[in-house]
Amino acid sequence: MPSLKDVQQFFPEPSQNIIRELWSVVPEEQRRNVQDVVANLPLGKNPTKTMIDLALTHSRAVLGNHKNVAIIGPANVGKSTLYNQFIRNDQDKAVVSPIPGTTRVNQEADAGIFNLVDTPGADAVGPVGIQERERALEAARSAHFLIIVFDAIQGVKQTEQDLYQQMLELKKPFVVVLNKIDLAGKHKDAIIEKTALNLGIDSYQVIPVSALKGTGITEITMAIIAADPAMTLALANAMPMYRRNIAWRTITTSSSLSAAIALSPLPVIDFIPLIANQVGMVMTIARIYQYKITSARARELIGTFGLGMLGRSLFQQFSKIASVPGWLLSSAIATSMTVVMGYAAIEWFEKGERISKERFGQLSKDLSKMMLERFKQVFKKKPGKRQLKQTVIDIVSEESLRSSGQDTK
Ligand SMILES: Nc1nc2c(ncn2[C@@H]2O[C@H](COP(=O)(O)OP(=O)(O)OP(=O)(O)O)[C@@H](O)[C@H]2O)c(=O)[nH]1
Ligand SMILES: [Mg+2]
Repeated sequence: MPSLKDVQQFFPEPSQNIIRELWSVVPEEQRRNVQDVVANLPLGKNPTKTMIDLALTHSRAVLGNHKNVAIIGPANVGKSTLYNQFIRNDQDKAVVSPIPGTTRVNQEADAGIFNLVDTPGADAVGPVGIQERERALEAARSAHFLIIVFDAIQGVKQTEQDLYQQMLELKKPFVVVLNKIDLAGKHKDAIIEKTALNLGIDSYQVIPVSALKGTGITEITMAIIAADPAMTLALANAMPMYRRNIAWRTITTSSSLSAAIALSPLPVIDFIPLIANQVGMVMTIARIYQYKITSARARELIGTFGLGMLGRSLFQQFSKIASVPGWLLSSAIATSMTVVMGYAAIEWFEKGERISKERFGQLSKDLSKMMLERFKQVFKKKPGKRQLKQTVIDIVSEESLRSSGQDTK
């Protein structure tokens, strides 16, 4: 059975040290949970990237840790205004003004969810400017996560592109925010597209925001979670009203992982890594709702739905009626069962309601059917894991918004 050490060896040396350090401060009872999840990873057989993702997603979520998030961008784009949106304590609020160069030194405050750092413009020139720029870069270097802000009206030109490149070189998780979108009017979509083009990213990766009006703040929060699952718990605790959304994010990531696991060339679905993934997911969801459960308890909960049997039976039923490749069927079923398992976990931890085995089976069947149709439309040939994961994330996100009954907007 693999141990945490076996997982560690797949990371570059500096990360191994971080994992060792993190591990040394984890309380004994929590260690067992993580070890249990890790022990179910089939690393011996096939140490794929998927397995590493799985370990990272869930063990970091279980461990949790506090993050420094830095807001970086050119002068006057609205960094301090955005910062103030996250800060609850009035005394910590940053000074805002229409004059570029208002913020001269880094300012840091607890945003409840993370430590947030506001920085001076990182594009400043002249003797004072260089100092300010250096301060901003220093904050970026010591941050765990970057919110890179540009101005919808100023646009992204050479200076902004250079700054963006510099940020990329830091190799940190980040989001790109396009602020002052309220001023864009009917040109909004075109401006977003142009920004994405100039930065060499897709337009869905640009988050339109009005820091002034407070729109798009949820999207930033959600993007931070999507980019870094370790944030999940901290966020859920800080913002109870978003728990359901956050739980759905976890389900989305986990189900895309399930899809990728099921893509492996096996005659039938290999349930062991799937169950390991689901155990991790259920534990994460439990913690989002502030329950602490052991992996044994999570497995028990999953066990009550008889997923192994259900998966095999769905596989047989569908292969009779639809002539589709095995990988497509496996992935559709694995994704669906993971989504339904996540849904069942939310119902349980949020409302204390247990869904019946029959309903679980029916939901899995309906969802598998839908997934199958969508997969058939999208994939004319077998996709790579990355592409499959992205497709699943897209489909499940649509579904989760509908079923969670609340829009993130
Ligand atoms: N219309 C509009 N104005 C905004 C928005 N965000 C900020 N502003 C305005 O833009 C100006 C600059 O805002 P700041 O938050 O001080 O910008 P900054 O990036 O911190 O600027 P420096 O500290 O000088 O680098 C102020 O006049 C804000 O009111 C927004 O979303 N929409
Ligand atoms: Mg400022």
